[in-house]
Amino acid sequence: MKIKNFIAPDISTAMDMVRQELGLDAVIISNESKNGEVYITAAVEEAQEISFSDTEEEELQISSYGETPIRESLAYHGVLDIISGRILAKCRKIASERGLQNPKEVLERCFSEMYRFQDILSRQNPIKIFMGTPGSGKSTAIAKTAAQAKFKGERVCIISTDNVRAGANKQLQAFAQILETDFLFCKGERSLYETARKALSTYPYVLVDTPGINPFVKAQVEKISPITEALKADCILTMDAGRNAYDAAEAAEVFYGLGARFIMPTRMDLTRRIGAILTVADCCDMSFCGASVSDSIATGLAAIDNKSLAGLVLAE
Ligand SMILES: Nc1nc2c(ncn2[C@@H]2O[C@H](COP(=O)(O)OP(=O)(O)O)[C@@H](O)[C@H]2O)c(=O)[nH]1
Ligand SMILES: [Mg+2]
Repeated sequence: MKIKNFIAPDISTAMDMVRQELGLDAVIISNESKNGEVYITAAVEEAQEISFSDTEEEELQISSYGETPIRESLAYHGVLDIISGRILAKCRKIASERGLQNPKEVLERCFSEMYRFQDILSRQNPIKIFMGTPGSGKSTAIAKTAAQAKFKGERVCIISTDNVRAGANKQLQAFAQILETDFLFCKGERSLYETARKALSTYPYVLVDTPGINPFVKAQVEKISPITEALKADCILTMDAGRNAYDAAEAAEVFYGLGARFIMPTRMDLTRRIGAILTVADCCDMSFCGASVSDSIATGLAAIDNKSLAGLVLAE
């Protein structure tokens, strides 16, 4: 309750002063005339004293499991507000339903419900098409996947459809040679379809590289659709983890339209804020399938799961 005294030459001036200072909800507690002046005492309920039982209950739950570190970390990482709101609502529900207190435990559970994680070398679909913007790390991710397969004793075949960037194939071919992996180049969907089909009879995995495109240029997007239409494949979007969440989400939507259902964050070693990838995976319903955390092929891919994501978000 806020209480205030007012002195004015007449009652109507005094009432104007009350309304101006305390608002229309003010209540007159006392009203007195002395020496030709009006003395008024008025009061108003302060906003925080207004009791909304649901809000109070929610606040209590927030404080009991310590939502603040999660809220602050999501803001630091630049997660889009709408996704942050979803994460926080889910965390609140998990904390109250399971009686959890520890923010990291709550966030880990939240991420396990919100996101899907899959091993890139799961056998669900033997053909993997890598797509993304130029320089997003497609060829590096393919070489790393091939290295990981080799480590597991599995043979892979790499097919490049990237005839745009000078030297792009040479680099990937050099990696393939080091990894003793077969490297093929295809021009046109018909040739791609036949080469991939033939390769599948020999190799458990076929990794397809595509030209990097600007998702905001229609003509470039149209270059990729014949590739994804020619093959029944898992389409993986390689995305620089350090992009801002707005651009990342807009770009990812275009790649989703091209068939991307998996996201492989790249340049994680150069990134402090992972709001973009948290936003994209939720907005575009994409599964995580490993992450690139260095430019070294030998390092391979880092596994990514609900615990590592929660750890990254809450890291000091
Ligand atoms: N530091 C770092 N560099 C990376 C990573 N992934 C790719 N790169 C580098 O980024 C550049 C572009 O990668 P590249 O695979 O050629 O991209 P593409 O155009 O999408 O095929 C190369 O210099 C890579 O060595 C990563 O996870 N960390
Ligand atoms: Mg490339």
